[in-house]
Amino acid sequence: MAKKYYITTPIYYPSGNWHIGHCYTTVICDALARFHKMKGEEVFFLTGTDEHGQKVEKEAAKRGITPRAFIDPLVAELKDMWRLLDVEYDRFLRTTDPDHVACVQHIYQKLYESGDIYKAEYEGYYCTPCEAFWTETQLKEGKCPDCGREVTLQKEESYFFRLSKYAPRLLRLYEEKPDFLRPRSRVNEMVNNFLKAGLSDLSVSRTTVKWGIPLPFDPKHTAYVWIDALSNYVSALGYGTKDDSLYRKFYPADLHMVGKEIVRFHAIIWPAILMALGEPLPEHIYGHGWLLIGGEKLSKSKENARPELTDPYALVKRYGADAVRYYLLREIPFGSDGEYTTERFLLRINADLSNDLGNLVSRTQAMIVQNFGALPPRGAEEGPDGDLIAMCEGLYARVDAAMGALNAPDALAEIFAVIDRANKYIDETTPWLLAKDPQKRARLGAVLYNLAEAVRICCELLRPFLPAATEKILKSFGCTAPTEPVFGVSKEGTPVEKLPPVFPRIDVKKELLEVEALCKNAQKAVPAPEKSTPAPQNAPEKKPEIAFEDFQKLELKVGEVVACEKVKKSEKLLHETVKIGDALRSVVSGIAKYYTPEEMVGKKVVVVTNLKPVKLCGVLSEGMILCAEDGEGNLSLVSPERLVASGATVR
Ligand code: ME8
Repeated sequence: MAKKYYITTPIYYPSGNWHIGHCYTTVICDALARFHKMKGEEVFFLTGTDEHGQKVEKEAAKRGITPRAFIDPLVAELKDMWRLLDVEYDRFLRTTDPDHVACVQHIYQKLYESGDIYKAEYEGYYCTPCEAFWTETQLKEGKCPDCGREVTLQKEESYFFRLSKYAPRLLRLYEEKPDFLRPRSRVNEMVNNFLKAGLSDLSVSRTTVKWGIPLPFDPKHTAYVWIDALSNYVSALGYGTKDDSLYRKFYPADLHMVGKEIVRFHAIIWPAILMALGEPLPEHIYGHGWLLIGGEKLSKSKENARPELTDPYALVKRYGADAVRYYLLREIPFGSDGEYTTERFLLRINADLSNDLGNLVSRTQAMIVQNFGALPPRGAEEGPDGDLIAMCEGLYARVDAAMGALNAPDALAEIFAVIDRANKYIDETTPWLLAKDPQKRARLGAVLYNLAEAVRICCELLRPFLPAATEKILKSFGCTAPTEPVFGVSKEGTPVEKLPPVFPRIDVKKELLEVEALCKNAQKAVPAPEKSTPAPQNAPEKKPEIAFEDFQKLELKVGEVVACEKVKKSEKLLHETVKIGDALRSVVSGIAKYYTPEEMVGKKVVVVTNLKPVKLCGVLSEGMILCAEDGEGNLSLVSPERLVASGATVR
């Protein structure tokens, strides 16, 4: 039977203003889930939204709408963000889902009946943004110790959970299972700051918050948001319902991945609740660090999350999901905080993805296509082959060990060490020289086979991190389904295709200037008018925004018109023969009113070369010549400003 793997992210507050820090937890979990799936394990990956509580109630009231009407679009946005980032979860749980509500009520009922929940009066300092109660001694200079904001003294009738009763068992847990919570520094914090200081019972119901789950034994009370939220880890699997087959299959969780500020809830309250319910504890909890800007946590409420710099939608649109995923998984030392800057982001993408991986892939493909057309046979080993092959052979085990330690940056470093080795191997074996000597064809084949295998193995192991790019690269090496990351399994004759750059190189200086300009413009921008103003008459229609990948689908080349004639039976059309590199193309364009055939000959033009060919007035057109149109409908050819050879790429 396949091993199971149950992994969870925290459930997100539906607050909007998503920033790249929010993506961190979920992207790591997605890479881990994909890695375990790749290992053949049966994976359940859970994420979702934490929708109840005073904050949502207040925001909705401010807008004069229901909490549900306030939340729904934000949840849709979050789901959209995960889709954009290629996050593949098995369930997206909303705490407003009826099965979750029923499960929370079941948990409260059970704890009430066992005597672990009792009624008393509560007095405490409440921080609304953090949804947390604090005692007077916990406050920092009279403010919330987590976020530093104002707290309000609240007194109300409340049900309490006997958390204090579980302190000794929790202490024992941390002694007996040192890796229950990781990294180690967080254990010290929990044990020394909380457990050894003694735990107070926890207030777990509110009468002042209406937007919450009513307690089954006293419906004027609603469930405390943290108990409601933590219960998602079992409600998602049908705990306490007639059909709890998923719960029995996947629970206990193998990993609850959370940000360090919410470790206390997961590492003390959640295990105590499970102990009280008589249910098994999760295997591991990991408290990761934060993405910082200027040394401070990147946070929507602190307003250091600038949309132009940190909005995941903008970043994915500009650089692609894989680039964002790669940055998060590689750059932040796991378990610690990491400073986020656009420059570091761009440099990392350029160095690793465009240069190291991109060059290896394109050089290997180009040489195979040029010299063999398909994968050459594996030859006898010589020179540096053994070293490259040995590195490839041991790679899976090294990546597996790093991922077992939840260390995605180390796993990626192992893969990129092989990519580096393979690039060095190209310099050592000089295949471009081998290609000049017909006597060395077999050796050339062997070198290229070894390179193709190195690319394949690295890309197979990169799949969980860069799902879109690796799929493209592997397909171009003829791998339409996952292959074993073992050296030598590829067959001679497997088709190989030359891809355009998967990660086009970014001009970092220019890009930084552009991003800076975007920030300045956004600062200057006046708020949008309430009602949309009608577009001025004759204004050109504004087309919808497209992603960079959409633009990349176009193939634009410089061509030289070598012959041109009027198309018979047409007033508008000219038929050009355009030389693009060494090839000639027949192109028909509607420019007869603006250029004579004689004027056209010798002109350098820009041609869209991957348009589907069509026949216009019976003449084949295999492309389109680009023209600029002035306001009156007159056309002018677009030509390169300096002398460039025909066949040059326009981008
Ligand atoms: O805490 N760097 O939800 P949330 C890294 N609803 N991670 C960050 C970050 C940053 N700058 N900013 C946010 C909640 N995160 C509760 C959880 S679970 C039963 C209830 C991470 O929307 C944060 O650490 O405030 C957390 O892991 C996730 O985003 C959701 O945070």
